[in-house]
Amino acid sequence: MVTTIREGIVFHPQYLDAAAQEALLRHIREAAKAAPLFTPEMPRTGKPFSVRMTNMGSLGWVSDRENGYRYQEAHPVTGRPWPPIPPLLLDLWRDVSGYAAPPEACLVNFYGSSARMGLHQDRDEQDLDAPVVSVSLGDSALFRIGGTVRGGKTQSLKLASGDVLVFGGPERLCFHGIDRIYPGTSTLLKDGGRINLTLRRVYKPSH
Ligand code: MD6
Ligand code: FE
Repeated sequence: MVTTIREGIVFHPQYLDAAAQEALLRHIREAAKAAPLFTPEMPRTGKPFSVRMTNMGSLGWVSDRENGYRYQEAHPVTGRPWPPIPPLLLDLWRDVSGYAAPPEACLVNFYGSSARMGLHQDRDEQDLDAPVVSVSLGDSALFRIGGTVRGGKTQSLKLASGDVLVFGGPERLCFHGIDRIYPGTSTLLKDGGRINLTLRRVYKPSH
């Protein structure tokens, strides 16, 4: 049952069945061998994120103290290109994004049981007409969405393994974050934790 949370923010609970989640996880494991998880840092302060990340696609999102948030073609540690986005995710994007051009980046976030993600906007993309499409795997998480200015009212949504959230339209620049992980709520990841994938269009298709 698909539900619209706000205009342009559409929730597809259990979009991926157990077999599709396993298949996707195998792709992510392969990708993480070629492009190991790294720990991003906050711009300027260098404070490490509690999540570890990698990417798939022609571009990947990275952040460090010196150069801040950005997309780049190479892994920040290995210097190699990112592995490709698996076909299963390109199909998913085509099905739910409502956007003609394919995603260029798939950010992979790994959360241990105590990791979180502070309220933020996704605004490092040039093409803000494309939505961000998020896929959750593993333990459930409490996702919080506010408005386009900091400090307003927020609403919360539990994201479980296999859930897909499309984040676009007038609310594309809403603040959002992950308040907490619920350990032991999924058996997909043997050691627990959560993986979140976000598919992104970075440049306008004409680029
Ligand atoms: C997460 N998600 O679910 C973090 N960003 O772990 C995001 O930051 C996010 O779910 C943009 C659009 C959808 C998202
Ligand atoms: Fe985000």
